[in-house]
Amino acid sequence: MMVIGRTGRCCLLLLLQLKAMEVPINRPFQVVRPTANHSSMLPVPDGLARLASHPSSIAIISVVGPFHSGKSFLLNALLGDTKVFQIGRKTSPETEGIWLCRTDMIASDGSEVWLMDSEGFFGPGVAESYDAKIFTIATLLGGHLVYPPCIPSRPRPCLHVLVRHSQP
Ligand SMILES: Nc1nc2c(ncn2[C@@H]2O[C@H](COP(=O)(O)OP(=O)(O)OP(=O)(O)O)[C@@H](O)[C@H]2O)c(=O)[nH]1
Ligand SMILES: [Mg+2]
Repeated sequence: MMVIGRTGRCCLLLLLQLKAMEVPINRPFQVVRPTANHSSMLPVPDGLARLASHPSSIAIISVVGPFHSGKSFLLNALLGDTKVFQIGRKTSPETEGIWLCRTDMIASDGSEVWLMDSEGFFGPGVAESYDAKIFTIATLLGGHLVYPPCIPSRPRPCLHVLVRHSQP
């Protein structure tokens, strides 16, 4: 029988702790959530801790756009798995705040590709200034920003409104 010494036990414990902290692949987690009235945003400490603990470089692809326009659907299509991001079954907004998902895709510079899903713009009762915050975070964090084609009733010029609100 192999006997593990005190140092070995400490190393084993450390390895187990590191394993427990490892960000799982294809399991989205929230990093920012809205306040109850969607006037502002709050950090999600657990999600931000996961992000901070990740040791390697990350390239983020973020998707923004009106609510119920297929953002989460598109991200699932990129992953080839319809069950990773939550898809809206009703016409009401589904995704809230900002979510990140580690993937097994690797960018050309060796960074891990992570996907960012975001709360849709123009949700009922949500101020344009709130949408602008989502837009700003997604734009600043994303190496690439994807804005799927707008539905006809919300033409592309709506982006102008968000850009205007995003300015200090
Ligand atoms: N067949 C098909 N259905 C789609 C496509 N894109 C979106 N849908 C459907 O449209 C609905 C809304 O899609 P979501 O991906 O949840 O839209 P979202 O923009 O993430 O919505 P929110 O999270 O509410 O902002 C779902 O019922 C999807 O199945 C598409 O390209 N093809
Ligand atoms: Mg969604």
